[in-house]
Amino acid sequence: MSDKRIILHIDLDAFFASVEERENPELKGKPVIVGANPKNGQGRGVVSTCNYLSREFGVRSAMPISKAWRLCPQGVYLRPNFELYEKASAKIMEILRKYTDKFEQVGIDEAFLDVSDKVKDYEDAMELANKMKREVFNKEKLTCSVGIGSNKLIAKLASDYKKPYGLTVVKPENVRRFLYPLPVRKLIGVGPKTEIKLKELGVKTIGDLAKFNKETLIKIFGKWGAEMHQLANGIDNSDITEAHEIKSVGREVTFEKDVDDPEIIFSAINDLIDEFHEEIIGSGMQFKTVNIKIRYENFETHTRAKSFEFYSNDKVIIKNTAKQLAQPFLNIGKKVRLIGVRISGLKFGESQKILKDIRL
Ligand code: TTP
Ligand code: MG
Repeated sequence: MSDKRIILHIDLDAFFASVEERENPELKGKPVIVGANPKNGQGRGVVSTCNYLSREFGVRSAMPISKAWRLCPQGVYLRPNFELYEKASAKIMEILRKYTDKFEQVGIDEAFLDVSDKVKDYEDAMELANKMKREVFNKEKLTCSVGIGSNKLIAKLASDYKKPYGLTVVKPENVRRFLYPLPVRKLIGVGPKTEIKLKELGVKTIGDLAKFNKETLIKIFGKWGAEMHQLANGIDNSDITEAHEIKSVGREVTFEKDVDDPEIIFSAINDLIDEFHEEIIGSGMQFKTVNIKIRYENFETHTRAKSFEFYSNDKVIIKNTAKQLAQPFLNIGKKVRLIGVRISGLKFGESQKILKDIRL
């Protein structure tokens, strides 16, 4: 089934920085870095994004702003203006949405379109993609890159392949050639921890992972091991669903052996959160609620949640809350089979009231 679909993934180029350049033409030709205040190199916080010129100096998203300053002191440093980006995003999404009713916005600057019913073949899809790129540029003066493939996984990796203003098509017969040389880190869900564990197994590229024994991966990573193996083989049957249907984000793990040591459970909680937190930051997501799920050896399952008055994207808040919620379920003489952490009550890409000072 999946081979028959034609999916487009659109991702705006250096989104926050490009919007700033559009609003202020004096920025053209200068390295532009959007993020925390660098305070002459003494600032705390991170880079949200930067234009392609500053990337030549080595500046990257999520890098400490102090490091960005060291690499590129001549850059123009701007605080994020989320309201402006939200407006630009809404206009672009409105343009893209007209191309198909199977549309899914992901975060502030990305969308998937299922155009299977709109085009005859991949050549036709390329023509459509070029038309979309031109329309976005003509109307909004912003550039985007597009990837085309038979599922969301391939389309997303393809849009990232050539940037800015790129168009990459990966036909079903070329999936392996395209995927195999890419680093495993490119697979959605493979965060720094998984990357390290995979490296220990000698798995560096998606090709290494695709060829790796699936049962071994399941032993090490549980259900996620099987999912990862499938992704590495270019299989992704997930549908295009409207973004507002994304109600929560999280991860769970089944222990290889049932566990009663709270230290091990807390450490697993930390790892799960480290993995999915990147997704939160990458898509400009914020949450109000932290949820946990705990399953004992006898399959008895409990869930607990805690909601805050504010939105946040802070990893420490998720970690502390998840542990606080899990605590009463530990040390009661029952072994734990599975632990899960999830955030819900989501919103996307608005002003970040980061709750740095709240440590639970
Ligand atoms: P991305 O699409 O990941 O990055 P980008 O659009 O800036 O650059 P690229 O050309 O490589 O696509 O993210 C979209 C926006 O989300 C980005 O402009 C700023 C914000 N963002 C953060 O605030 N922090 C982050 O760590 C990342 C990755 C993005
Ligand atoms: Mg982008």
